[in-house]
Amino acid sequence: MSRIVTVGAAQLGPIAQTETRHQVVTRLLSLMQRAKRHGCDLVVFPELALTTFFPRWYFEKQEEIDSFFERSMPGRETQPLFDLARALGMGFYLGYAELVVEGGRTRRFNTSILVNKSGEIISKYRKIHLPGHAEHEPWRRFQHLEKRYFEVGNLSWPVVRAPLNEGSAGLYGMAICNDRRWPETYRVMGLQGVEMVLLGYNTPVHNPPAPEHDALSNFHNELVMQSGAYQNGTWVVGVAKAGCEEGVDQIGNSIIVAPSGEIVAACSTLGDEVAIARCDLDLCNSYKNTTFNFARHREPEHYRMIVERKGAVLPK
Ligand code: CDV
Repeated sequence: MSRIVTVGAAQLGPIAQTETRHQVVTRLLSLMQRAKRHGCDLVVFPELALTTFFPRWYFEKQEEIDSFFERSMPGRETQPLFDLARALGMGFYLGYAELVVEGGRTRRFNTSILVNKSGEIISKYRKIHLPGHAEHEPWRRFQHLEKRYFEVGNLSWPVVRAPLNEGSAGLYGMAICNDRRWPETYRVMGLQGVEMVLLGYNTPVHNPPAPEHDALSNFHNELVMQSGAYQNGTWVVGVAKAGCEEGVDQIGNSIIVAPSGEIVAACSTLGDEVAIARCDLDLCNSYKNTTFNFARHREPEHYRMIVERKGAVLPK
């Protein structure tokens, strides 16, 4: 038995600040068509895939900030994505900035959704590990104001059972960008049995607080996704918004990682490109049932003992 899902890592090149939603959606539609010609069941787009990466600027006017946000999904401009998904019989993962009125107040999240082959949203995730800073820091060459423009997500890391291929269902999880650097992200989904983690990112090559990391940005990108995949026996599909966007170089290096931790497909440019892999979800079992059989080999009591032991010196 095998459960094959053909996945396209639909990397985007830079999006200019002046690009309209219509222009961006047209690019996404063209990547969906391309992926379908290669037999994809599912395409994965990057984080904040509908606009330029706006947290790189300090904006004072709320209406300027809100122009980057979606008030409904699908909305008028994004509806064609859902229509094409239904017409092609292909699912998609999409990152976008979400503005919602919840609990009587306006809230803003860095969000992603998973849409099935019938064009229906079947899962939503709101980014939890928001990087960067909340105040304007003029010493930086560019800002990273996610902590100013977004709230921390309130949906944990959902894992949804969905039939995105022709055969039986798989277990799909979602994460966004900086989440991929944190082992907890994968483990929370691993504990729910996840078989494929979908994630998009915008990663500048230059890290202003730690420029000594710049030369390692692709290495770290691969390191975290490969280890997250292996340690949880899951596929990981990581997709970039790449290239020089409004003067800021962003890494590409979109990859599809097998539960073995091996990279099985990768983008080779910094532009709009689809990297494709036929992913057998049953490959996860080989890891989930042996080395990473959580029921047999995890020792949660011991992890707790170490943290709770009286007198233990814990880092602040
Ligand atoms: N958009 C991001 O979350 N970017 C972070 C950068 C700031 C380090 C990342 O982890 O790629």
